[in-house]
Amino acid sequence: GHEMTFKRYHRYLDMLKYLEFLSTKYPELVDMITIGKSSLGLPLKVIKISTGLRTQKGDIKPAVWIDGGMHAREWISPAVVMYTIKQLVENFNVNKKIVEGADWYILPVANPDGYEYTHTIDRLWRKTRSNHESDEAARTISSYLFGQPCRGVDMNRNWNFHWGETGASDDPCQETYAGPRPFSEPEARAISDFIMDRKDRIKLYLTMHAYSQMWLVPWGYTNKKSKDFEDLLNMGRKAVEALSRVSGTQYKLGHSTQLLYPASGGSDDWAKGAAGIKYAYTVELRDDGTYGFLLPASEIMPTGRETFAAIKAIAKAIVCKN
Ligand code: 0X9
Ligand code: ZN
Repeated sequence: GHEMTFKRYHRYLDMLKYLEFLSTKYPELVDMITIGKSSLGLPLKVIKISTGLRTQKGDIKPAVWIDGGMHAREWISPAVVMYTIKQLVENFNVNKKIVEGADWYILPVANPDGYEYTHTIDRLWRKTRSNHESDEAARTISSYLFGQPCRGVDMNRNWNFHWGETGASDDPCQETYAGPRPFSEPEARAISDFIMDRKDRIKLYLTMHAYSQMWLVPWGYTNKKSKDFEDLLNMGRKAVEALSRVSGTQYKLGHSTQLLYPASGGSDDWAKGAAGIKYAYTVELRDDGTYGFLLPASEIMPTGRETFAAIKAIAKAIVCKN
């Protein structure tokens, strides 16, 4: 089928089919870029939405990056990212300003191995599905005790910025295993290479997670605030205010370590600290804990609508200044 319903959660290949359909139907606007492969060989596909590299004045346009699905069980994340793609492409006229104002690079499922695993074997799986058993650094007592190697790395502890310092485990059997080394995961490595190649153009980095309804400002690895923390807070405020105007959903906005916990090796910190993207945020989507990761599919549409309003507001403020 060449349509995307938001009445249910979709399998990875169904999402890719919809993206391919968009690139066929809107060849002037949409490009598909394979940026790498997962550990188990699934393609990592970024959709590029662009009306051209330059503005009418001839300047190089800024770019926006959005990813979802880094944590396998957080199903609302890929769903909301797909909703965002649909709005930008199929509702172009309504969203003209932000689509024409920037190039959009969007990766709906950063961890497809894990995502598929939650659809088939273990609904609450969080990590990737890599196997680092043969890796010296991954051999720990508990991985022996379990009888078979513990698979997977927490992809949001694997980034090469203050890697492994805090809130991350060196035990392959733990949920927050940081990996045997930074960027041990091909998925994180592929994203970082892609972003690094475009780091001067990317002005906004958003990574969608769940749950708890928070708009998190770096740093996530330390209690210290970045020197431009207030700028990020002010932009974040535009996002959460626009979000709550849609149907009243309240998001907390604030310093990541303060609202959650310190955890290093996250993609938001890497985007800000290593790639130099000033506006980098982790968004924790619905809900507040009522259903948690098992958010009913009936909430995809309302979550998509309000989150897109937030994305639209913050993108407009950051990339459509002129
Ligand atoms: O712990 C995480 O990776 C994120 N929360 S989640 O419940 N989706 O797992 C928060 C990450 C915040 N950013 C950093 N700590 N860098
Ligand atoms: Zn997450």
